[in-house]
Amino acid sequence: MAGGVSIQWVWGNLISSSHHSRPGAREKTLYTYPDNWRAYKPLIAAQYSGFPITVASSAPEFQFGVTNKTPEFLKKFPLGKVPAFEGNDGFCLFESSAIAHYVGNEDLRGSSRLDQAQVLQWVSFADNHIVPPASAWVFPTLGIMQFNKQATEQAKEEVKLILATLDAHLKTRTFLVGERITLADVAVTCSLLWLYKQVLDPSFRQPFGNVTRWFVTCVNQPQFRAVLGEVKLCDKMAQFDGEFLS
Ligand SMILES: N[C@@H](CCC(=O)N[C@@H](CS)C(=O)NCC(=O)O)C(=O)O
Repeated sequence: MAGGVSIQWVWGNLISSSHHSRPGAREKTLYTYPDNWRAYKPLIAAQYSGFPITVASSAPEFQFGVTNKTPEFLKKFPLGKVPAFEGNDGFCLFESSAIAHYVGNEDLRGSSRLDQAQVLQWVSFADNHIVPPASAWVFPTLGIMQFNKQATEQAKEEVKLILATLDAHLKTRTFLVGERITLADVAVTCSLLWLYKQVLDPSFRQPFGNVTRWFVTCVNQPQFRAVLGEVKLCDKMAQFDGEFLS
C-alpha cells in the first residue's frame, strides 16, 4: 500500500507503526475511544498520506469520560471532545474533519480550487446533514440514545433525501469529487458507516444503488480496509430493542 501506515489494535489501542519516531520520542497522537467512526476519518487519511499517528484510546494513555475531563486535557482541547489530535511539537487540533485534512495529503484535499471547494461542500454535508439523522436513527438501535418513534421516522425521511442527493450525484461519477478518492469520500463514507452496518437493509437501500456501489468501492480500498476492516452491509434493519443503556 503506497505510503500506508500499518495500524493494529493492541490492548484496546489502535496503534500505528510510527516509522519516523525514535523510541521514547513524543508521538503524534490521536485521542479517541475505540471504534469511534469520527476517528476513522483521520486514520484513513493517514493511510493515504503515510502520516505516522498513534492512537490513544485506553488507559493509561486515554480513558474516555475521564481523561477528557481533566484540566490538563481541557487546557489543550477546551471542549473536551474526541477525536483530538496532538502533534509531537504540541500542536493541538480538534474536529475530526480538520484533523483528517491536516494528516491527509494534497490529493485528498482536492487538486484545484474548485475541487477543494467541492471537498469542503461534501465534508460539511456529512457533518451537517448526514450525522444528525444518522445518529437519531442508529443510536437508539445501539442502546446509546433514548428511542423516540417520531424522531426515528423523521430521521428515516431525512436519510432518504440524503441518499437521493448522493445517488443523483454518483449516477455518472465514481467518486464524489474528481477522478479519485478525496476527503469528501472519506467523510461521507464514515458518516454513512453505521447506517449501512445497522439499518440500511437491502430494501431500504434498493433505490440508491449508485450510493451503495460507491460506498462498497470506498470501504474496499486498502486504505479504508486497514482502518475499518471488512464492512458488512446490514441484512436486517436493526430496531430499538427496548433497552436504553443510560
Ligand atoms: N464535530 C466533532 C464532534 C466531536 C464529538 O462530539 N465527540 C464526542 C464523541 S463522538 C465527544 O467527545 N463527547 C464527549 C463530551 O461531549 O463530553 C468532530 O467531528 O470531531
